[in-house]
Amino acid sequence: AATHGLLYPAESETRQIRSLNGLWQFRLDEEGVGETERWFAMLNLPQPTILMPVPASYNDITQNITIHRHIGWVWYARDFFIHSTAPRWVLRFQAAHYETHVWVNGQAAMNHSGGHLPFEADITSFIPNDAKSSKMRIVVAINNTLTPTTLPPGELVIHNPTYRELQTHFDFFNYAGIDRSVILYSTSKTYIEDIAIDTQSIDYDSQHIATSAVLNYTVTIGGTNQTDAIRVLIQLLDANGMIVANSTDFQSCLVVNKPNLWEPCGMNHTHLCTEESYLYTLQVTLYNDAQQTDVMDIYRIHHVGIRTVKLTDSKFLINERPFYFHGVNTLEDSEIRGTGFDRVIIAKHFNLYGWIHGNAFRTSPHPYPEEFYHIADRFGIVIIDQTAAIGLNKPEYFSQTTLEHHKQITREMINRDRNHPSVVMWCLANEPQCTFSQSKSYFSALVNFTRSIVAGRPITFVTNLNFNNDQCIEFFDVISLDRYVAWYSDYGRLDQISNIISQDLSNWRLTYPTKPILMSEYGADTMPGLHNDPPFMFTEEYQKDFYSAYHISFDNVSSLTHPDTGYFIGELPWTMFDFATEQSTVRIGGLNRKGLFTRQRQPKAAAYKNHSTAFYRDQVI
Ligand code: GCB
Repeated sequence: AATHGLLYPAESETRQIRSLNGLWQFRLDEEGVGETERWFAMLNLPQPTILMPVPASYNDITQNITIHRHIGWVWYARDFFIHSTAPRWVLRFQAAHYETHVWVNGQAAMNHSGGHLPFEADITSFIPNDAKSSKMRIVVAINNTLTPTTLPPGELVIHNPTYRELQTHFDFFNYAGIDRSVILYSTSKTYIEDIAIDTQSIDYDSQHIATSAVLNYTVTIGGTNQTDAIRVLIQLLDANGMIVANSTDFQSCLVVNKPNLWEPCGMNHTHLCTEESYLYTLQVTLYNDAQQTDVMDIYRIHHVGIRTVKLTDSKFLINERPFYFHGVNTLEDSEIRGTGFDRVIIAKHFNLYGWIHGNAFRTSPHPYPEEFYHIADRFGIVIIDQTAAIGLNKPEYFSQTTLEHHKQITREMINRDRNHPSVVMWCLANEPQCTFSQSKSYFSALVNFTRSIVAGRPITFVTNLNFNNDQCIEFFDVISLDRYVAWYSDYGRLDQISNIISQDLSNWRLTYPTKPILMSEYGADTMPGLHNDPPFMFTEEYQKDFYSAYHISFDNVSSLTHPDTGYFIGELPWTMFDFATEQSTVRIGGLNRKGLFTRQRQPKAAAYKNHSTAFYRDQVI
């Protein structure tokens, strides 16, 4: 059985890492017969096969439209060798979309349901006990069909034998396949299974200089029930490698004197979004003996940041100071790769983030690769971490089965991401239809569950409903609004935006006076190179003026520029880059064109000016 990935695979004195990325054998299984015909036990997948890069979505790699829009099972396979004598080997998928079955040497190794989150299994018992042959074979079957109980949900409509359609309620292409890395890593027999660490509190002097901080941590051990003789050493190292706190308890707290705080970039904080934020390293060493001479396992978390997150009625406080979310949401999407993981794309993303001075983003429409969070930790970019629950639009989708699955993906996301200082808020869903009684009890249960597994960070969800018909916001800490005034309504009426948005914000505030408000999406499709004066929809001029008009409303109620009366805590335009969708009359060339940048990562006019004046006043360089 698969366990959801806990610790990010990292090399150490006791751990080796092998990448299984590369070109794999691949084929479609249009009849869905692979499992009954036992393709997993064959020397090769039945012909015709093609070579498929891993990681990548398979959809746009070939010229074949059948592969592009395939719905159903596909198969991947590759051989490899294990030479090492390490006592334990784990096979880990950083993600695959959606339902995944994995066989190793012909035997079932793990199944996993849900995209965009890691899963892994101990495969030591599959390694042949044969000194002459260490050949291994992995076969993977993946199905991208969405159903009323998957997240996101969907429905398969079979119009005729050659025309199958997946009906969904979201606005991105349902890219599929092994879209993140496949990794093999070794550990000792008894090993560090999990580490949780978070800042409990920070003390300050009268100049707001931090004088001390308390960090809570828990270390979990795997591979044994006999923990009596096992010892642990916890050491917190500063950026120069000096030990600043240590402990020999599996669960306790660390006190750091004169801590260097992790600070978000930009605004009234200490550094620019291209400069590094302060990070400590937590080093955990496991010993087999009370004398601490026999080292079994070592694991280091290099991204420990000391910071607190708190909410007031009207402010989002990081390290007790108001934080204003000021960035652009994005999607995990690029040409040819689809949702496929690619460090080139990630590096470009963060360079452009520095270029627009973005200090925050929401991982819409699903959790991003862990490498995103590592870079965000380093540069002080703040993340609202969102599950893949988008398109919960029908009463029947709010079922007990979906709720249990929603809890599973929420737990997996939190377990994966809770140690990142950049993650300051959990977002449990994107625009659910919260007007049904089913949706209300569903979200009440989900939020209770989430609060029971993690504390210390606010929880939100994104709504496109109105203050008087949303049934669910009461369970959440922050109101996150998606608004498309002068785009999906009031076509061309840039002049109406400020009034409508100001009224809208004020209505929400009067109804929920204790919850800060964030604009989690607002944007206009824009064709680069299309111009018109006066500004018309789809022109670069329109996108620019569209943002300026929203920013007038935001600045009037910003908690940063109006510390006493403001309640508005941030702006996240939709979206950073143009991205692929299903083909339709509103998506020219199959792309949502709301990017401030094209899909090739080149700026449109609005990219030069996407900030509210609240930002420019504090942070012009
Ligand atoms: C939304 C959705 C987002 C879409 C966007 C749009 O409200 O949250 O996934 O892409 O609108 O551009 O239509």
